[in-house]
Amino acid sequence: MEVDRDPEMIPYAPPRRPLAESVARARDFEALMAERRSVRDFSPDPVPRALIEAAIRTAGSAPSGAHRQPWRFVAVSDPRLKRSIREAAEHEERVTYETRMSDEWRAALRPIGTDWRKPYLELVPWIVVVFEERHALGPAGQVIKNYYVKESVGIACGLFIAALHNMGLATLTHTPSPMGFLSELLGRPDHERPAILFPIGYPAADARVPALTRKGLDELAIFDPEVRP
Ligand code: IYR
Repeated sequence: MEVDRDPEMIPYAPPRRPLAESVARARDFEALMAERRSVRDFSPDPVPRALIEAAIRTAGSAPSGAHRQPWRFVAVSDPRLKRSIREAAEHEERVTYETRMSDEWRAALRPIGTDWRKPYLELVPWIVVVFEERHALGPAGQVIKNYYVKESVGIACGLFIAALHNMGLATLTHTPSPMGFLSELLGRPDHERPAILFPIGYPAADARVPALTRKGLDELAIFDPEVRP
């Protein structure tokens, strides 16, 4: 029988920042994040494991449905494993680009300049693959439901990207499709599904990125829409 108990509550009292400080922090953080770009030209320079650990801990601070934290981060630095990931990803991507993609999709990617080749998967010091836990497993192997798994993992990945950028590291949200090979290569169980693969490193000194623009506030936001009551 379930017994209803009050949840344990603890105080939460972060100091209220003076308005000028909020404005300055908003401006600084906006400027920092505006400099972020998805990078495909990486430097092979090593990145200390402690930085990857810090980014994963930051990602783990994300809110999640019923606080189930339905994510696992698998970090790979072993060159042989990175090579296997590259080979399997390129195999799937080649089939995708050559036969699975619609003409409309191929056209949408033209400004980004991508193709099936993913040399950076072997070159980067780290690959982190984020898995979503479709459900959890209890001590006796019973299925424990998770909630809003995709939303939760998406938010965690956003924080992960921001944490890496804040350290001066570059990454890319890579979603080779289908991604099943990652479960096998990384030895993850059936109740976990690969969500996003992040190659991580410093950008190459001569890195180039597509010339893209971002939506401005007038396109991003609607404040107080005029709607009939
Ligand atoms: N997964 C492929 C294709 C691709 C798809 C989208 I949507 C992109 O924004 C970029 C690439 C690849 O990584 O090349």
